[in-house]
Amino acid sequence: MNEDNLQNFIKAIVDGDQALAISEVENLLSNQVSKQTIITDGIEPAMMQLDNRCTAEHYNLLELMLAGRAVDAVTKILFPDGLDSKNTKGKIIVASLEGDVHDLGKNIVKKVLMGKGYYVIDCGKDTLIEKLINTAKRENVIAICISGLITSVIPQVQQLKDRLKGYELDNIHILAGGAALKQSNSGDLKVDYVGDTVFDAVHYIEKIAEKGMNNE
Ligand code: B12
Repeated sequence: MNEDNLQNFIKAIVDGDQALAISEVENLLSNQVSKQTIITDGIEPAMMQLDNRCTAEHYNLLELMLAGRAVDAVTKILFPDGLDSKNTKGKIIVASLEGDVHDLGKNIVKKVLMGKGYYVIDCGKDTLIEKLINTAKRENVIAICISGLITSVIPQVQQLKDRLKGYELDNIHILAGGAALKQSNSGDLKVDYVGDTVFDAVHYIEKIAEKGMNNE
């Protein structure tokens, strides 16, 4: 892998230069750099460089929005639309919870799982927990992936398993990830699994889906 190319890609995202980010990602793909590397060693560290742009002292909404737009465009190149029709390996909900408008990570989780053959129901960002429960009641989902970027969502995450239990849906696996949740453990969050990156989510879900198929 060409480390310079990756650094150019990171810089294009940090600068919010969408056109350059697209040409850099195309360059990485043509150099056989994997999508996993592009996400974990490219997109994630790029956005981490903007970490302090969300703080009161250094707040810069424009920079964040431009970088977010570049990430969205890159995600579309990595995972083009149209992968979503016949995904049959199991249904999965993805969402960010009420009060959390961050959705770049959630969208990547959605696309990667779709690419792996799962049918993903995107409940969106800033989502009421009731919407997740109603969707879980209606659809035969095997897992719910919560992407949590701000710590204020933690109490909602902690009640999800019990709320599902009220409808005898506690067999649904709850996965948590994103900056605010990956620092906790599954016991504290009362979920089944906490993952660092989207690929941890994929490994966990592949295991439970396989188990489910063996039990059929
Ligand atoms: C970009 C950004 C924004 C953008 C979001 C744009 C968008 N469409 O998402 C905007 C400008 C809207 C924004 C707003 C705010 N933000 Co902000 N934001 C960020 C920033 C810089 C990057 C987040 C990001 O997109 N990363 C890139 C993606 C790809 O990474 P990711 O989400 O982590 O996802 C990856 C993995 O975590 C994993 N993953 C994600 N979900 C899941 C789920 C599962 C189950 C698994 C296993 C894995 C997994 O897979 C992904 C790919 O590998 C973070 C900094 C940080 N440290 O995260 C702050 C940050 C999250 N924001 C923060 C804050 C404070 C805010 C604001 C309150 C600022 C303000 N004063 O208004 C508002 C909150 C608005 C709200 N109510 O939600 C804080 C949160 C602090 C806290 N502890 O609660 C952070 C941590 C910055 C900081 N250090 O202060 N923000």
